[in-house]
Amino acid sequence: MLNIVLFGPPGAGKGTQSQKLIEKYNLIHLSTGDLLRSEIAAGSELGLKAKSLMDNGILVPDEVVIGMIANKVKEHSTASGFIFDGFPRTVPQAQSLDKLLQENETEITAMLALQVDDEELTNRLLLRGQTSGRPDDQNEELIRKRVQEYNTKTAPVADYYTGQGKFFAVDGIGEIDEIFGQLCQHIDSLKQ
Ligand code: B4P
Repeated sequence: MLNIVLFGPPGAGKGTQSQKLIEKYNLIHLSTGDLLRSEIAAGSELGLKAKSLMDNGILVPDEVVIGMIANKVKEHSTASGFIFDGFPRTVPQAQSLDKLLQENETEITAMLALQVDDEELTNRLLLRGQTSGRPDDQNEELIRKRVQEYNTKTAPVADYYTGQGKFFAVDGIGEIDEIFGQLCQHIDSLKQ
């Protein structure tokens, strides 16, 4: 199985690149952001709780996202692999994911981390906010809050995978297809 964690700050291009990677490598895309937005759209109890946190740029509690991912991994137990997009976002989430994959007799192959500076992230998210209708893309202060959450809670996840020898950095600035090419090069070298 090929199990990739696509990592990076908000607006780094995780969702964008995931769409291309799942097509090329026939993987299942698991985006916790998308799963949470579906819960909000469905008006579920979970969605109602998540909405107030997400609209304020704050991470949703670990147990909520871990539960969602566990259900999805079980649902796709015969898949040839997964792209985890926006998950894990904390070290406890990474530990739970390891345990979950172990139970399914598999493991994370690699973390590919998109590197993008704060100014570029802010510009991308404000631009997307003009058309996406996403409340968390609407103003600079909120975007700053999300980047701050990333720096304090999410960035340590990179050290977690570095410790396992699975961390690979990729330049996330440039043409989308060029970045995709670099991600593919890494994946192809891992598959050999
Ligand atoms: P996410 O949905 O994961 O949102 P995101 O970090 O903004 O990344 P996204 O994938 O959407 O953006 P992308 O970089 O592709 O999370 C939203 C919220 O949900 C979080 O703040 C949190 O509250 C909650 N949440 C989600 N997962 C959680 C978890 N595990 N634990 C706790 N809480 C969780 O793209 C951004 C923009 O850049 C796009 O407009 C795109 O077109 C553009 N772009 C992409 N690549 C580009 C390039 N190379 N050049 C120029 N523009 C580019």
